[in-house]
Amino acid sequence: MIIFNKKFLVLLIAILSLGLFLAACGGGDSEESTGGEEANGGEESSEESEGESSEGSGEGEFEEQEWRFVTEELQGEVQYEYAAEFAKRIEEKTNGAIKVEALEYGALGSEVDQAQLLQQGGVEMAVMSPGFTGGQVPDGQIFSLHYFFPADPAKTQEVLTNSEALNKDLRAKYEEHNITPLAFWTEGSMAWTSNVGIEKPSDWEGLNMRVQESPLMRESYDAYGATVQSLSWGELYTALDRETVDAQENPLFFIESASFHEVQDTITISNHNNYVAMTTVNTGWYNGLSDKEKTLIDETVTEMQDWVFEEQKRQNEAGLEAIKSDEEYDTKVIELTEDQIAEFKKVAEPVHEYYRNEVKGIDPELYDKLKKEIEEISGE
Ligand code: 6CS
Repeated sequence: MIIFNKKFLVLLIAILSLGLFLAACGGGDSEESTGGEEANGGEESSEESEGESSEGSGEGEFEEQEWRFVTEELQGEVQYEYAAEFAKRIEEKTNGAIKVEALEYGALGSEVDQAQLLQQGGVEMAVMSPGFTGGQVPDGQIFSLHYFFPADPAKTQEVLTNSEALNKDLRAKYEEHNITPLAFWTEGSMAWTSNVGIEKPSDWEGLNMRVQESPLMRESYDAYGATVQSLSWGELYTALDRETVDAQENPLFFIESASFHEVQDTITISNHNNYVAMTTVNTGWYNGLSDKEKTLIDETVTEMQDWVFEEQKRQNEAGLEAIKSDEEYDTKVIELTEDQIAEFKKVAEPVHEYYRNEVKGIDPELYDKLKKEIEEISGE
């Protein structure tokens, strides 16, 4: 029997909406398309940029236009609230000339569909998790290494904001695929949920772990003895409920708002990784904007690094509180000790070297540069 719960309906609506949307925009390469085809190297024909990226009509003014900003989360969650705050700031700064429509998960399909839409120019902007394009941009998989970035979200945010390896070198790699990441930011430390209560690496043996589309995530969990399955988060509640998947990782606010704790008995505070999201724009579209428009976007994105850090912190604290005080669903919260974390590190750290030396398409220099930047910030 099919269980029509909230998550299932979100997925169904997503699939139907995507079909309608793709039919309407002709797969993204119609004249209405904003950014040209994938991997156009950021070049855009003069026809495409005409009328979309001209200078404002006067000093300090902007031409009227509308940008679509798709996110992988629902209203109230960090990514959506980021897009809504960005929209508010842009409208204020342009006296309403530029309107930004924040779109929640489900409006345009799954996370993978959304990434493709951005690449094709079906939307101008997206909050994107690197895990969904790991097959296309292998270097973006660096965010799925365990115990690589600092455990402290504030330090990770500092790395994400200031790293040249990410904001210059990795950005260039995404741009080969018509995705320009303008900023990287954390949605908080991820925790593991399961019914077994994960406390040591061997607890993973025989578990089927849900992952995003990043091949490296398989390696990270393989090392602990788990199998993996990639799924959109819209399918995850049902998969956990039916036990076709046994475990998943996410920041605490997301575990609570997606109700994963309702169908999992335990949460392990593992500090194994921070969730990273990127503010992205379609490269062809962005390159076709005027300098004034680019500066408007860049400055707003920069300002919002502190805003989003505070937002995720607030939401993660509230999420943990809500899980702990939930009287209907009792969830055991396990906090790993330093000794337990050391056991996980012993297994996870060889995957760092494997990633650097063995994974196809990886740039070892980018890895080395980022590692050095992380060491400088974490003071190790
Ligand atoms: O687990 C996921 O796939 C989802 N998690 C978060 C925190 N944001 C969106 C993403 O798709």
